[in-house]
Amino acid sequence: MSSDSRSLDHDTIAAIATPSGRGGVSIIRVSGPEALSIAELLTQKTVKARQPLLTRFFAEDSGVIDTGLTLFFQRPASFTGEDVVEFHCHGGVMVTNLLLEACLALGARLARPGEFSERAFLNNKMDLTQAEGLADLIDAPTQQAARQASASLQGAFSSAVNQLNQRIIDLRVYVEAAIDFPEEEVDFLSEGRVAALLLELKATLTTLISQARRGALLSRGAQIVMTGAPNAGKSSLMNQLANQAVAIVTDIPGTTRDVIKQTISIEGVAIQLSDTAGIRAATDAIEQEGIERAQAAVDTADIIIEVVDDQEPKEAVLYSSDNAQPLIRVLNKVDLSGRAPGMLKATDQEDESVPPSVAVSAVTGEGIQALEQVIIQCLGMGEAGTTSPFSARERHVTCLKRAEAALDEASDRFEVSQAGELLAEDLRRVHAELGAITGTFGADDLLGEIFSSFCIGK
Ligand SMILES: Nc1nc2c(ncn2[C@@H]2O[C@H](COP(=O)(O)OP(=O)(O)OP(=O)(O)O)[C@@H](O)[C@H]2O)c(=O)[nH]1
Ligand SMILES: [Mg+2]
Repeated sequence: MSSDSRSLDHDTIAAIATPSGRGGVSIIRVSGPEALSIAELLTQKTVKARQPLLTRFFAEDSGVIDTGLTLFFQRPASFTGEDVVEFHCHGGVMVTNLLLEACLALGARLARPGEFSERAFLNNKMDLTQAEGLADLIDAPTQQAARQASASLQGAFSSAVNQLNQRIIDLRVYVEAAIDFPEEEVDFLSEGRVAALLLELKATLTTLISQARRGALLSRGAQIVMTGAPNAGKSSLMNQLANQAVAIVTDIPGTTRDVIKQTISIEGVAIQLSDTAGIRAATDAIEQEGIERAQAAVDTADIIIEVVDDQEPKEAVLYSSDNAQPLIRVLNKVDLSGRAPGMLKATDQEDESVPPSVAVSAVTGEGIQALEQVIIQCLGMGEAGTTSPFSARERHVTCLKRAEAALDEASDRFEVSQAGELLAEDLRRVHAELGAITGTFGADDLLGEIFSSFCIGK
């Protein structure tokens, strides 16, 4: 979405900005050209910008709805960039609704979800990643996710993208200049500088992708699915990791039928654990359905934990997945098998294709800490400094990957052709893919940039 392609509605919107229910204070927010006149009609007072006004709020029939604060933020110095008024009333459901109705009666219309933020974006108060950071901050599942969303809201992600974009623009300007002055083109392009810059861009983009991927994982929470043979101890492990008896445990194979989900937090990372039906040739229709559900959960997981009873380890891989998710093998019931709990040493593992294996007891809790460490490492959050400095979304990862593909293509074609025109066109695509992240890409951006730095003007 570009800021040029969406036009602003010029009507005035209103909504209750606080959660519905009982509380100390509720806030009704009004934005648009009529906001001030609505405030003055509702309060029957003159309302001045940025001066809190303690006043009564009047209904259409002149009855007093409540007494509270009115705050006026004059455009453009407001959240949306339009005139914004906030009415702070007592936090009752009825009084809040009455006040909202009074605003609607005075000419506002009910805002759509996210419409205040949309107006802020369209008025260039924030870019898309900031608007998304704002939504992610509100929905943050853990403290760490909240901190990263807050960084995105403050522009940490957009500034990383913008810095990269600026470097691409600089390179385009350089290449386009070479095209405009063909007699110098050979010198411009053949001195190896372009190839070196392309390499640097690629390295920055790769870092940004892995940061965004971790940021996205942290914002939405990781999906981990436990699978394995009946009675291996999947439900027991779920209960141990969740620290509560979420799933039914019995010694009857085939106890778990449905997929049972529980959200846990390991080192600030939100994880949705799914316990599934043990996989075997099903004995009845319910179990068969459970096994199909287990398979569906496996297909969408970020990580698969395969639980094996260490007393009778089975070689066969019990799950099948189209995606190549990381796999962790858990050797369970070490209290019975006698194996030392914890991460298996590399020498104990036959070769590198064997997934990381952790020996635990889901009953005594031995080895569980080691398992949590392996999970965090598999999510790419292991070593210090590997947490993302900002929150992100899958959309951003997709855009960044598209930009990376376009950049690879640009580099490959340039290596063969050494043609400035082709490179300029390919770089334009990289730029557009990145521009889609912040929502600020427009064709005029680049023209302005070229003219301002090159004074071609003739
Ligand atoms: N001693 C011991 N017993 C365990 C351990 N983990 C599970 N069990 C026992 O093994 C039996 C099966 O455990 P569950 O957790 O129900 O196994 P499951 O993999 O969920 O089985 P299904 O739901 O049937 O697929 C129960 O009797 C558990 O108490 C363990 O680490 N040590
Ligand atoms: Mg079970």
